[in-house]
Amino acid sequence: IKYRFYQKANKCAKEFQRLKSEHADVVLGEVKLGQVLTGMKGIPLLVTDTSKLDPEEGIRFKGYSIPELREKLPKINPDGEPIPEGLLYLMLIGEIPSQEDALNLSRDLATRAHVPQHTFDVIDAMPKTSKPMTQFSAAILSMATESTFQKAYRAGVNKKYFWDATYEDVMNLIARLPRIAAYIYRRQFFNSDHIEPNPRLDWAGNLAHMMGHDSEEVRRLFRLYMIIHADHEGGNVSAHTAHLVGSALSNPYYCYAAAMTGLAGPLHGLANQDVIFWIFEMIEELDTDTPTDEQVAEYCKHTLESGRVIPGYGHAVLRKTDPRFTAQQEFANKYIKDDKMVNLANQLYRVVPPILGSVGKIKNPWPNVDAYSGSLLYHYGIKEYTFYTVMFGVSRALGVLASLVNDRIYGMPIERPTSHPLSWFKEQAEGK
Ligand code: FCX
Repeated sequence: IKYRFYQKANKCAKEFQRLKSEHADVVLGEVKLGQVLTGMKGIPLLVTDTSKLDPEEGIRFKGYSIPELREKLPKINPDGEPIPEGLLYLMLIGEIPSQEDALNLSRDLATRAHVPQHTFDVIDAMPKTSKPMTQFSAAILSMATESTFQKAYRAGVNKKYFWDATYEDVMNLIARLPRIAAYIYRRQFFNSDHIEPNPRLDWAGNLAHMMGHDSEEVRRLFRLYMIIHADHEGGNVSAHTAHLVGSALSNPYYCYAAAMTGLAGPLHGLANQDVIFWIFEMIEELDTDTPTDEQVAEYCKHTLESGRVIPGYGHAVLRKTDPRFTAQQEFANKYIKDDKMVNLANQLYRVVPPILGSVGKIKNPWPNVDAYSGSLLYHYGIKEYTFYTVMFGVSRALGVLASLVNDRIYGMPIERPTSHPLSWFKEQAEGK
């Protein structure tokens, strides 16, 4: 797999270097002050090959939409969900893998999944009051002791081979994340009654197993979950953070720990917990778990009036219902009959968009991925919602770290945009 990656990515690396030397003066567009002051939206600044986000249609991974991936990627059971290893292969190599290729990658990950003891010690040393995402980031950082890249750099390896050591770190890190996540989960919520990994299971199935939610249906949900959260082009906070930190040639463990501290923010990955927290607040305030649409609408307005966001709704790029939301809704329609949390997620989809749309300033009133994921997990008995962002973090490694290997093989330079004091922007807008 590494050799196949090299053959494909090396061609792109040559293209990257050629464009850099031959077309450096090409103008890509203009930058408006409004874009600078609203989070740099819409400025084409990053090269990311793993996936591309269309505002109307949603995410495509190497050109494939989520429905296409669900149909074409290799599955363990023909009527189930594809295994995320197939998506990792696609993002690295650019082709839909055969069943054998996907299973080979799955086995490769299983052989790399050994977590060093000191990482468990680091987790155990933290108070149980520390948030699961704090433990997760610290655990990832603690594995930097294992970095092949760091050792290669110190040994003076030529920079044209940096990608090789990065690839090793990236695959090791991806392989270990399910074990680390499950360890945090069982420590926090099951009194450290840990469950050993089963190396015969696939990457996502093994996470379900180690968390103690081992039914075939949960494994299917986890496979879907890990696919839809895997990547969302390069500008989102977690992906951009890993890329930025990586541009200083920090090792992949540093890069991904940093990315996870960004994912832990409420406007990004933490929203998947906040949705459930907010729904429970609503249930408590309305004193019913089967509210009418009018009651839900009142509660939404109350949230907005108190200067808070409605979690799970809105997006920096998307302008339609997120296809990751739709994929989860389809899963629920297939497997779940009449569940209160799932019904509430469906009801919110009916009630929230017109309210957000009527505010005026909100560019996207539609749901994102986080509006549904918690309700599904809750239905299957994974009720510990302060853990949910860790699951997002396990998945996001697939795309973000595949991109990091690309960054290294392309020979991407250190990232260093220009900043100015506010007075400079004022001068540009209004003169002295
Ligand atoms: N509820 C209330 N207000 C919202 C809102 C929501 N769901 N979505 C956007 N707004 C507000 C913004 O806060 C902003 O207000 P301001 O002008 O007073 O600062 C205004 O509408 C314009 O924002 P907009 O340009 O539409 O959106 P942004 O790119 O600034 O922000 C996020 C995008 C996703 C951060 C925003 O929609 C939000 O806060 N949503 C709720 C949190 C959430 O679900 N995050 C997860 C997103 C995603 F899926 C992920 O990255 O994981």
